[in-house]
Order: sequence, then C-alpha cells, then structure tokens
Amino acid sequence: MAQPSSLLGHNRASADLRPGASSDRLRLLSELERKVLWLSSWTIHHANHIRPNRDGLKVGGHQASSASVATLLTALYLDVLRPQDRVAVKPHASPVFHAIQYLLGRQTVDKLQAFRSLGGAQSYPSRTKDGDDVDFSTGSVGLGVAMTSFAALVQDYVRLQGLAPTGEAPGRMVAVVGDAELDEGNVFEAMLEGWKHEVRNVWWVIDYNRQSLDAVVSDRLYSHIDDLFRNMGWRVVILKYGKKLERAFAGPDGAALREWIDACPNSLYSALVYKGGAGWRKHLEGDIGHLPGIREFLAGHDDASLHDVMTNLAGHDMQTVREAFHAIEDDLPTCFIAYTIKGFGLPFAGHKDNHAGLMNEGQMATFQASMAVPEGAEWDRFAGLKSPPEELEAFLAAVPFTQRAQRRLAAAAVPVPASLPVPAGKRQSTQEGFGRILSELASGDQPLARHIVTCSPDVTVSTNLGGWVNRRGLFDRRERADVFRDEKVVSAQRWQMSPEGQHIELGIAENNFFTLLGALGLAEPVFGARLLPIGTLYDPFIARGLDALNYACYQNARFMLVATPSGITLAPEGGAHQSIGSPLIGMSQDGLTAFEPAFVDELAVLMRWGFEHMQAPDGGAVYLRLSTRPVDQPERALTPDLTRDIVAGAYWAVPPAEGAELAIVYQGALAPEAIAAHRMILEDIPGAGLLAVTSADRLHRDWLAGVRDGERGHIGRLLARLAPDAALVSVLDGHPATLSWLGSVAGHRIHPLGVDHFGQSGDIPDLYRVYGLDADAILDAAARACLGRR
Ligand SMILES: Cc1ncc(C[n+]2csc(CCOP(=O)(O)OP(=O)(O)O)c2C)c(N)n1
Ligand SMILES: [Mg+2]
Repeated sequence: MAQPSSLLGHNRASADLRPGASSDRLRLLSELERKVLWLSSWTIHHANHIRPNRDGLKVGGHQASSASVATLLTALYLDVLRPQDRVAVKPHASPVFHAIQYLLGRQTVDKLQAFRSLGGAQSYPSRTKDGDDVDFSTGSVGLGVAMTSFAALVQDYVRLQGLAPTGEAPGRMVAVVGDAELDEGNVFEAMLEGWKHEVRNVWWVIDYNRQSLDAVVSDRLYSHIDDLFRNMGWRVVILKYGKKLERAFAGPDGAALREWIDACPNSLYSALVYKGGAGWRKHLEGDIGHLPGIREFLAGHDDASLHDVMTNLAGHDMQTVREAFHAIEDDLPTCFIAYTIKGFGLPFAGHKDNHAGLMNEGQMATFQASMAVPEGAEWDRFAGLKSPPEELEAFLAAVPFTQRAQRRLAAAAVPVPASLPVPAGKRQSTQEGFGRILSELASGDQPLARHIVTCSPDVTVSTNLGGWVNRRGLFDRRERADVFRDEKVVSAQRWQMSPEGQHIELGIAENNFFTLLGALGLAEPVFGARLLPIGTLYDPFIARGLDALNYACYQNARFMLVATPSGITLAPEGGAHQSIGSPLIGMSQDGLTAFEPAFVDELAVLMRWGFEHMQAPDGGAVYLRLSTRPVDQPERALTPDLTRDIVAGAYWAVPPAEGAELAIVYQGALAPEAIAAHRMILEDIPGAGLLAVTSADRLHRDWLAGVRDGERGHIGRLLARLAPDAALVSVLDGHPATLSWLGSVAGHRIHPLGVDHFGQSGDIPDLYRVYGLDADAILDAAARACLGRR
C-alpha cells in the first residue's frame, strides 16, 4: 500500500494517559461508531429506496464515503472535540455528521428521514440550511479544508485584538478531509499562506482511503505528501495499521507480513478488501506462504477473521485513533493521515466503483441483520447495541463537545455614523475616494474603525489601501519592525507589523483572499467577534477566486469586496486586466449586493450602507466595483431622497420631462460620456432624461420581487415618468446585459451599449471609440433608438 515517505515512530502514540479514559469509554465509543455507520447508511438507503420518489431522479448520498470516516468522526465528536473547536466535515460524510448529531440529541429523525429533500438534512453539511450546528459548510472539495486554516488565522486576530469573548481557550480548527481533496490546488495555496502567518490550532484529518470518485489513486501520488506538510511546518501523524495488524506484525514472520502489506499496490489492496478472506489467503500463500510464521498465521484464521485482520487499518481502529488525537496537546498545525477503507463494513468496501454505490434491498437486509437492528427499529438510537441504553445515554450526555448549549456566538453591533465623510476634490476617481474615506476613518477614533479589518492579495497599495495601512498597521502575531523605515529609506508606505495591526496582507492567490474574507466574515457566529472585513483586489481577478467567493456567500459571510480597477477603463494597464462580466457576477451572486458608483459622494453613501448591511440579521456581503478614472465630481448636497435612491440603485441625474421620449442610462465610470451625450441630445429632445444607476443588482432584484407582486419596483417608478413608447440607451463599462433588461420594465425599446469583446490596450479616448462607448456612440445609439420609434 503506497504510503507517505516515512513513518515516524514518535508519532505513534502508545498509551492513552488521559484522565477518565477507560476500556468502558472505548467499548461505548466502538458501539456508537457501529450505530453511526448504521444510521448514516440507513439514512441514505431510506432516501433512495423507501421514501417515495416523485421525479424519477437519483437521490444519491454516499454510503462508501460515509463508512470511510465513521470511526474518525465518532472519535472526534463523541470524545475529542471541545465546544470551542470548529469543524469542516468532508462533503460526502454529511450523513455521518447528521447521525452523530442525532445521537447527541441535536438532530431530529424527521430531518434524517427527509435527507436530501426540501427542509431535510442537507446533502452536504451546510451552516445556513442545517439545524444541527454545522460550523463550516462544505461541498466544493478543498474549500472547507482551506477554510479551517484561515479560520485559525481569524481566531488569532480576534483574540490578539481583544475582540473575542475573554476567558475562553482557543479552539482547534479541524478539517476532516477526503484524500482526493488534496488534488485541489487551493489546499496547498492555503497551506503556504498559513505557513507565512504561522497558523496554529489547525488539524487536518485526512481520510486516506486512496480512492476518489472515479478511481483508486496512483501509488506514487501520495509518496511525498507528508514531506509537503512538514516543509510547511506541520506535524504529521500517520495512522496506518490498527491494533490487530500490529499484533500480527509482532508475531512470527510478522515483519514479512508488514513488508507485504506495505508493498501491496493500492488497487490490489482495494480489490482484496472487496473480495474478502479467500482473496487475502490466496495472495498471502502465493507471495509469503513459504514462511512458517505466515503459514501459522493463515492457519489460525478463518476467512472472516483473516479479512478482519487484513482490513484493520488505523483509521477504523477506535483505540488507535483516540490515542493519536489525545496525544496532541500543543497548538502546532497537525495533519493526521489516517488509512481507511472506502465503504468499510459495507458490501462494496474497496470496490473501485463504490463512490456512488448504494446497497440494494438484499444487501441492506443482510447489513441490518449484522447490525442486529430489528425491523421497525431502524431509527432507534440504540437498537442492536449491547450496552444498556441508560449507559449510552449517560455517556452521550457527558460528551465534551456538547457541554456548552450555544456554540454559535453573537457580538453587539458596531454603531455606524449617520454619514461617512465625502473627501473633497473636484476631480477624483472612486478608487481614490475609497482610499481617502478609509484613511479618514483610520485617523479617527470611531468604534467602526476599530472593527474594520482589511486584506488584500498583494494589491494593497495599488488599490489605495495605503493610507489606511499607514495609520492602522499590518497584523502579525509578533511585533516586526519596518526595516525600510528604520534604515531611513524614504517610502510613502509604513509597514509596521504587530498584533494590533488591522490589515492582513496576503500573497497573490485570490482563492486565499476570498477564503479569508469568508472566514473573517463569519467571525461573529464562529468566534463571537464583530468584524467589518474589507478586501480589495483588481476586478478582473474576482474570476480567479470565484468558487471561494461563492463559498463565502453560501455560508452567509459578511464582508465588503472592493474591486478596482475595473472594465476597459483601466485602459493602458492592458487587455489582460479588463473585466467584462463582473457586473453580471455581482448581479447573480446570491448573498452579495453589487454596486458601481460613478462619484465619490455615492461611494460614501454606499460604504455606510454596506457597514450596516454587513451587520444586519438579514444582510449580506457587499461588492463595490470601482475605477481609477478621475472624473469631475458633482457639486450637490446628499439629500435624504438622493441618499435613499443611491442605495436603491438609481436616481434621475437629470429628470426627464413628463412623457419624455428618451433617456440615457449610465452606470459607473462612463458617467462623463453619458453626461456629455445627454447635454447634446437636449438640443433636439429637451425633455430627455439622464438616469444614474448605482446598482443594477438591487434594481433587478427589486424589479423581480415587484413583478411577483404586480409592481415594478424602484426602477419601475423611475421609468414611469417616460412615455410608454420612449427609447432607452444604456451604457456601462461591462457587459451590456447588465442593463439591457431595463427595456422590459415598462416595455421601452432599449439600445444597450457596453463591452462584449475585449483584450486591447490603449488610452481611454481610443478604447471608448473602438468599443463604442464614447459620447458619439451614445448619440448614434440615441438617434437609432429615436428613429426606430413606432
Ligand atoms: C470542486 C469539486 N469538484 C468535483 C466534485 C465532485 N466530487 C465529489 S466527491 C469527489 C471525489 C472525492 O474523493 P475523496 O475526497 O477522496 O472522498 P471520498 O469519497 O474518498 O471519501 C469528487 C470529484 C466536488 N464535490 N467538488
Ligand atoms: Mg478518498
């Protein structure tokens, strides 16, 4: 069996010295582990074979993946974890997680019976949809793993900053990892970043069943996995063989048996696991049967017990697993590589096609009999177990993990001032305005600023966070000098690092950036600390971390994403950096409200709203798409009506005459072109309106909600001023579909301008001309729109 390159003797824990540990404990845990295996298998079976199926679709659920971690998860939840620990369970072990919570009285039978159906236990553990206290959702493999590392960083941050409840020991951030999850690059990106930040209190427990979805993994693949971890400062604990195998190895010619199994290719081992005792016997006889000790060993076991010994991998050996977990007492990041068998204890154990395999009725009946679960008692918590229910009940009631009723925490809201300062300046970009607003906040002593934490994937300075960082410093667990400053090298940036710093500087990996934003954005429920995370990156590179962004939103993490520069307006910076589809991402991403202000006063309004939205019970994350283009700022007062409309997503910059036949609609950095074109149009169409859109996302959402109620929302009310057959010309530096739907609101004809191809460097006049976004292009579109009038 392929194994990590070295087995460290000192990592093999030998005795459980924990107070209270006893053979009783082991007996009860082993019994409950059986029950967990039963309940998880039965939950999936019930959903697929017993519950009525209305649409003919496969329901699914993963009996083999679940069986693989029954021991590990039972040991963790029923013995090892403490209330402050937080866990990401590999997605396909959801039934095991729910079964354990059910045993603990934290999950209902109704939800198990409704597994994978509406309102039931979720297919993959979900912190927002499941009621049994999922800490971190999983589903997209690799992301939950990385999440634990960033959560550990956030735990350090809130503790060192004095933002977390005091008097609590730090929790361990634990990921139960499918071995194929390590194919995902984001896991290694997270490891590297974790190493830079010296993360602590992270455990990754790898369910090393050497099988993925399609296949048995290559023998060579994992030969260096432990080195990889060690290079990143992790302790590696390899759990390979269980007590029965270890005993066999200690017997006559046991060394040969160990050598045989160590050398056994993954696929042969898996095939023999599937075939059972006779298969083991044949191969052992053929390969090492000439040795007297092996002959004796084989003669001493019937097929069933031979199979039992040969499949006694450490990940299924409760005693070995407990010893290993309890042996860790420090906070060094620790990776447990636990050898397991996919489908352990089930008829398709080890079969290469078992990922989606389900026991059929006959196999389930045999399995049920072997579990001694009487018919009708399938959901019973203790049926078929030997220990008396009172003893099991008492054991479960004393499980350390549940000794605190509430593991989800709350923190008081931070007051948000009635308005944020609008930086003075006749001509500035939204990106510059953002930097100045934050810088202003940094120099004050408002509680809001204390709770803001910023982060950026190596674009802190180029996204204008420099002023904030100069004042608030970088976060590091240790005090670190700013060498350039100490050496009197002139620089506009002060990079003082300390535990008080409020900026977390990341390497370039955007996936890490979004995972960190997710972890920071869950600081309240997970660590009881109120954070207002702001993350900056270049708008095009949202795509680079999109799955992690989606993952953060899926968990209802609260953060402010500031993406700048954006679109083709970054002009000379080149075609590779142009973002076209990001406004559509902003519109379509659930849990994220997207804005694209044109002016700095709008930005101040939206940031203020964002800080409240990030804290509201029914709020969410916020995305601000900004630009580096300096534009003339309007001289105006932010009246309550204007403020409200900026937040609602649009306002009339120039209101149309009642019944006007044309309106120009713009979003973001193209305001000057729209304003110029509109001014020219007024000569021919004096009543034409100019509509400023600050959030296509909010307008669209409100419109859709209104459509359901027979109304047209905020945008419907605005457009009602136009003639029923009026024309619209919309323009933005992004995909035209962002605004083209406006034509449907009141049945107006629309000419949507925007960017639908990209990749060209240039200056703004050239690019706007080439892509058809300049004032001339808007005028042309308006003329065509008016000519095409019915
Ligand atoms: C990002 C992503 N890609 C693909 C999948 C589909 N998928 C689900 S499980 C799986 C293989 C998982 O293997 P492993 O992590 O070893 O878990 P096991 O089933 O062996 O417990 C794949 C490819 C997914 N869930 N997420
Ligand atoms: Mg696997």
